[in-house]
Amino acid sequence: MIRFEETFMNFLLHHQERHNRTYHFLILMDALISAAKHIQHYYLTGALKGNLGLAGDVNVQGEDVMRMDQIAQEITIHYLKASGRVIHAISEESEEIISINPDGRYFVYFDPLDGSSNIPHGLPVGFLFGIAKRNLEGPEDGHLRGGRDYIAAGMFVIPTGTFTLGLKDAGTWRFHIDETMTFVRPTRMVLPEETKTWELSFNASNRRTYAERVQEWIAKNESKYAFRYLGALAGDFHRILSNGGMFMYPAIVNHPNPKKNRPEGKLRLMYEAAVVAFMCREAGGAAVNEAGIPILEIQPQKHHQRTALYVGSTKLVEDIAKILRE
Ligand code: AFP
Repeated sequence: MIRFEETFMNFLLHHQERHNRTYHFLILMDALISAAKHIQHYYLTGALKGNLGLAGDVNVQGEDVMRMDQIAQEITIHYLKASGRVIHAISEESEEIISINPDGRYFVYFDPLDGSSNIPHGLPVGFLFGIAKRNLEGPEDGHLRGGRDYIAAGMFVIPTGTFTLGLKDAGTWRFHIDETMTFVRPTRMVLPEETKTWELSFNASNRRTYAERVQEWIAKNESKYAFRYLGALAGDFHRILSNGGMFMYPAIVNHPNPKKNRPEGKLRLMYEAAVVAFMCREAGGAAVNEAGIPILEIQPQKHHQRTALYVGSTKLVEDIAKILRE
C-alpha cells in the first residue's frame, strides 16, 4: 500500500493563509521547484551525456564556467520567465541584472549550481536562492536587498532530492523527493541545543591563512566537535542544520602569496551567505561576517559582493563573533 504524504504545495497553501502569502508566491515557488527538478535530471545524466565538464567560458567572478553551470542557468531563467512573477533576477552566472518581467513582483537572487569542484565527480551541489518583494506601492526601490528583507530563502541539494526552505517568521522546513518527483514530508528544522552532534565545517587547507584570532579560536575548539567538509555550501550547511555546530568561510588574510588573500571573503553575499543565514535564523541559529556583523543586516553595495561567513548554532557563532568584534 502506497502511503501518500503531505506535499510541498499543500504545505505552502496551508502556510500562506496563516502568513498572508499570496498565490503569486506559490507560482514562483512552483517555478523554482520545476527548475530544480530539471537541473537534477541533467545532473544525474551528466556523466553519460558529457555535461559534467568545462564550458570553455570564464564567469563574472573570473572562474571557469562548467557546462552544468550554463545548463542550470538557462533552465532557471526559463522557469522564472514562465512564472511571470519576477521583475529582476541576479545570478552568479550573469554579470548584469537579468530583467525578466516588468510587471513581476519579486526579486530572485540565485546560484543555480554552487560547488563546482564537485561537478566532475557528480557529487552534491547546491541550487541556492533568496526572494525579496518589490515595493509595489511606492517608487521602485532597487534590487539590492539585504537578507533581513528576504521573504524566503532556500536550497536544493542536487542530486540528493532534498529541499530546504526558510519562510520569513514561519520557520525552516525540509522536504524530500518521492517516487513521483514530488517534494513531500515537511519537517521543521530547529538547530539542536545538545552539543553532542555539533560539527565544524571549513576548508582545513586554508586554516593558516585565516586571521590569527580565528586560528586561535579553531585551535581551542576543534577537538570538541566532529569535522566535516564537502566543499559545496548547500551540502555543508544541510548537515549543520540537522546536527548543529558551525560552517565558516573566514577571510583569507595570511596567504603566503599575498595576491591570493581574500580579505572580503569568498562567498557571495546575496545568493550564498544571506540565503543560508536566513534559513539559519528561521531555524534558531545565527550568522556573522568577519567583523562580527550579522549577515542579514549587511546592506549589499553590489550584486556580486563577497563576504566572510560564520553560520550555525547561535552559541558558537556568538562566541566567535565576540572575538571578531574586538
Ligand atoms: P564554487 O562553486 O566556485 O566551487 O564555490 C563553491 C563555494 O562558493 C561554496 O559552495 C563552498 O562552500 C566554497 O565555495 C568552497 O570553497 P573552497 O573550494 O575554497 O573550499
